[in-house]
Amino acid sequence: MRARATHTELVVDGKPFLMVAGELHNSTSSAPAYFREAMQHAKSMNVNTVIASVAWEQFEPQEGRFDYSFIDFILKSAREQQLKIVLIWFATWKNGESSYAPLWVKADTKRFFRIRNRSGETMSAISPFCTAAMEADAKAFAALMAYIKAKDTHHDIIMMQPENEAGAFSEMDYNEVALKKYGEAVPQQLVDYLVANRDGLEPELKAAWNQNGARRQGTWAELFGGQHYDAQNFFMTWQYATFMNEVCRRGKQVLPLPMYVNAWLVQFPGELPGKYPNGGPVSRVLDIYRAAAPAIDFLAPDIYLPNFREVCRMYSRPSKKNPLFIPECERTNPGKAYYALAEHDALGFGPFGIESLASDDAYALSFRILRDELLPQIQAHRGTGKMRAILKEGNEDTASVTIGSSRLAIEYLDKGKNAYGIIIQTGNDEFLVAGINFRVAFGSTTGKKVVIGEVQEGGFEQGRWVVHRYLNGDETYHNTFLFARGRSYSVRASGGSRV
Ligand code: N0T
Repeated sequence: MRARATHTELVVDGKPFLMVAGELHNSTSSAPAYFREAMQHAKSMNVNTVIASVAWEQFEPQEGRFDYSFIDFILKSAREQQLKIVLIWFATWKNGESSYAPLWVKADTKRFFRIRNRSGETMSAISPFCTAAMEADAKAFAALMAYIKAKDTHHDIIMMQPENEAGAFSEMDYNEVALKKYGEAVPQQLVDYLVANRDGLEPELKAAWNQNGARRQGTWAELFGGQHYDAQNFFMTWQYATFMNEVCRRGKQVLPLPMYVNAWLVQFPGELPGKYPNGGPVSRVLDIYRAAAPAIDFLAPDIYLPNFREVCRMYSRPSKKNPLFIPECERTNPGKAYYALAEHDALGFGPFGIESLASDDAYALSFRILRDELLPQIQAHRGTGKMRAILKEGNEDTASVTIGSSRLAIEYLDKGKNAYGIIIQTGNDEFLVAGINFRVAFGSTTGKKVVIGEVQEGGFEQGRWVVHRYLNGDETYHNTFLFARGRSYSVRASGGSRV
């Protein structure tokens, strides 16, 4: 990871790398032939990166005996298809549960104890307070990283996601050890972070702390207690973050690849922790992860909710060095990839279940243009303020975009369809527009009249702009509008100041 003034980059073999990605279904990496076919299909979807998983239960079927064949066939297919891999470690937690822990772990409920709910009953998931689980998980993960280090000579595995959507389906773990810790002082490490970052804390954490007098000493309940299980949520988060940090730390000691953890998001405002996995990396606890887990590079959202743009804003946090990466997304709109990459300097975007999307649908088409034509443009304009994205999210008919002193009025064309694209100011009076289902009229923030001078319809071949047609007349309403219809357009919006 490389931090720049305005954003963070993922650097692969010395070059910044943007991921047009897709995540595979959960069971796809469980056997070589099935995986190989899925990778072929992923390739036909025009991604450059596949997010694949390794299951702890398959990797370490007996304690201390590792089956490395999974890494072998993942690397083999990655080479064959020339695809990069983000590797998920389905281990102690998968969607809050522990279904991917090996049987020898599952069977030993004493050594690997479970979360207890309010009535004292054991739940199915392993407790984040179980240090034996943390030890076993971290040990296996380090073995995985050692094998990757030895075998991945082409650096095809570029990033790791330890665990998946961690968190407890209870407001609290009522195990004895958890209750004891809950009554102890909040760790100094967190207090120091709160004090040092007082003004920039996430709103809910800040409110809970301030309501209790911004104390610098005391138990979790004394510092954050009040309502909505805030104290319990921050406490549980501290524990999950500590556990996953240790897994990352031990892995990085062997091979320091970037590592992130992903979130099952709060599903609606006010939803209580425990309904969503409590302690997972939801945005309200970004600070707690930052304070507890220096080995976790960033937090990432799995987005199945309609408020895509809002979630992007919550996770794209340059001031906290949290770049946006969307490892999972519902699959209704490939424009979300354009939006995340161009508007939020995202590291990448992946729809969930890339191998079950049809290779003749909108994803394949727009991912091809994005990967082969637009990524270099997007890369070149990150942090310049000259790049914006268009994304119709709901029933809105119009949008307005300002770049420098240019004001662009966007109107969506077919209201029932996806509309998305990017607009980059490439010169004084010159714009690159790529997208679909909208039209643009050019104007200025100073009120000066702007007219379209020339429109080239074209594309990038080997990085060079190639003109397919010159558009005017009916095709631009006599240079009133640029119509984005799924290709790229270079527009001269002539002489704002001269007209
Ligand atoms: C995702 C995926 C996969 C009450 C679901 C989404 C993936 C996991 N979980 O297909 O299982 O491995 O990360 C959780 C969405 C929560 C919605 C809750 C509604």
